[in-house]
Amino acid sequence: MSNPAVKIEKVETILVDLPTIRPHQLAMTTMSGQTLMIVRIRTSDGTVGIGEGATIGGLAYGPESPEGMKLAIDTYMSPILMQADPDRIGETMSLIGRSVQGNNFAKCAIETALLDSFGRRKGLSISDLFGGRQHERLPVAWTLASGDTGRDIAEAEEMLSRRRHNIFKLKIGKGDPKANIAHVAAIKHALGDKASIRVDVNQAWSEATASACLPLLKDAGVDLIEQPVAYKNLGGLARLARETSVAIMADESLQGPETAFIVARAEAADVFALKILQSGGLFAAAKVAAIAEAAGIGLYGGTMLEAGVATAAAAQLFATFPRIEWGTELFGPLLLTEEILEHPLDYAEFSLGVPTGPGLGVSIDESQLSRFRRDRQERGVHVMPRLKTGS
Ligand code: MUC
Ligand code: MG
Repeated sequence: MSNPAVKIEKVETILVDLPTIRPHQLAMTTMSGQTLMIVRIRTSDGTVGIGEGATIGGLAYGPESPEGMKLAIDTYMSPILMQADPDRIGETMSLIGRSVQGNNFAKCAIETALLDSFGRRKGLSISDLFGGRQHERLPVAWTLASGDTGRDIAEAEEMLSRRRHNIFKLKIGKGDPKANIAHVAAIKHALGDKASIRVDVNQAWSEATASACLPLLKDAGVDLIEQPVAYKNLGGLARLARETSVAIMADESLQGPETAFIVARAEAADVFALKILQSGGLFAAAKVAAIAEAAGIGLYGGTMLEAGVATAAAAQLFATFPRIEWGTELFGPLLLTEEILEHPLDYAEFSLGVPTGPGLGVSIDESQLSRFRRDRQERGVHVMPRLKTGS
């Protein structure tokens, strides 16, 4: 290993519990709050790089949780980082990869903090480190998931009139599929051509149910159908993609470059939901995007409902792609009642402005972090009851 000019002095992980603006109902859970795992890496030159990991409903979405990320970083990644050269991000992530299998979300949070730190040191944005941005703004979808059709329509109308979103993703897959279809059809009927309507089933349907529902979703006017069946059922996903003329998008099936290659080879998707956390970091996500491009698969910028830090990281990367034809859903911070950035991200004209400035181009509001960090009780502050998630 090199003898680094700058050394890592401290790796800190903090759990932050924030309420959502309304219940967010998905096939597998209903969220009333979001937990962020914030990581800060301090180097000997005084730079602090930040990263973030978040999941959906704790362990309801997949095998990683914010608490698990904290443990993986504190126990297994931090000792490696303390010996690493922070200017050699690729080498550092390879060293971590040799000792830590899986844990893509935790790895992404660490890699983000290293990229932020390096960018700040060099005076370059993360987009610059990935070849420079090709877009200053990215289209942003909103997810309608209040659990109530009328409330979803009112929410969409408000977003349209404020020119904040005109792409809507509907979370379905909970309860009776026929009721799901009626819900989607009612929303599309109310909004008409003013909006693009997409659905995310979050793996909830069997292949037979999906096969019966896909033509009905097409008739209802849906533009994109995300992960209708289980992530491992690539044969089923491929058959459904062949059966329907509506674009099929893989999300949970994509767990980094190796799985992206398998999904592409199986012809199981027309579109990839590209997520930096699920891919295992920004470099891995860039590889997933390259596989999509090589295979003629469309790109969509996905989210794990992260707050401002990881949303900025994803935007920095997505802005470097020549084409992101299905837009993005980088709306995570807008689902939370509280802002954790010093300066909120810029959402306007149906799009997100990619932050400028070195590194991520964002910084944390320290008073908000102190207010919402989970360990504040130990720090002598009154603690609110833990936010619940569940069905
Ligand atoms: C997912 O499965 O895509 C993205 C938007 C949303 O509401 O949930 C996420 C997760
Ligand atoms: Mg999804």
